Amino acid sequence: MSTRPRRPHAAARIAALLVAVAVLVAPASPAAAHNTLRASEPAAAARLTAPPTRISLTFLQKLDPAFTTIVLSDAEQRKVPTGAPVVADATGTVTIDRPLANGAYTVAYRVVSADGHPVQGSYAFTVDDPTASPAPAVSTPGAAGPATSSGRSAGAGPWPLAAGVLLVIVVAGGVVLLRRCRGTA
Ligand SMILES: [Cu+2]
Repeated sequence: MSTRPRRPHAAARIAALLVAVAVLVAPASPAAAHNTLRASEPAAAARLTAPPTRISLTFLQKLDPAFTTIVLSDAEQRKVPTGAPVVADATGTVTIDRPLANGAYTVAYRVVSADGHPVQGSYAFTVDDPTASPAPAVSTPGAAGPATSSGRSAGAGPWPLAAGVLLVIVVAGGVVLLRRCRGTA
């Protein structure tokens, strides 16, 4: 005859296990439920000695081509002409129509998570080609309106905070369960 653990203890063990898993997983991926930019080319804050011909963003989760936006802007927040995003699995790529002049650029993106929630963010890089001639006055009549304000917020947003709050609640719940178990046994 085996002595079966009393039910409250089994429940408490499961709760403790869940807490342990939450503690182990949470710091590594604070927003695991949402899509996150994993890598980019050019890299964030890169200083390039040759203008890039494309921008390639790799995310944590598979992208939906219908909901993938990648916008390149120059230092004056003017939109730089690019091709439409080409999506392959978790990577979205746009080609840059013409060579970029030296200067600062911003890549803004908006994609969706596996749960359908949108995720947006941006990062900057600089083109500093020592062989480049002085930047030509590029202007696209009509097409170059003022850049939209979308994608200027940080990529993370309030989610790390929400994940932290959730973690605290889960841990507190586990502790309460364990206490209750010891109290009633
Ligand atoms: Cu979500």
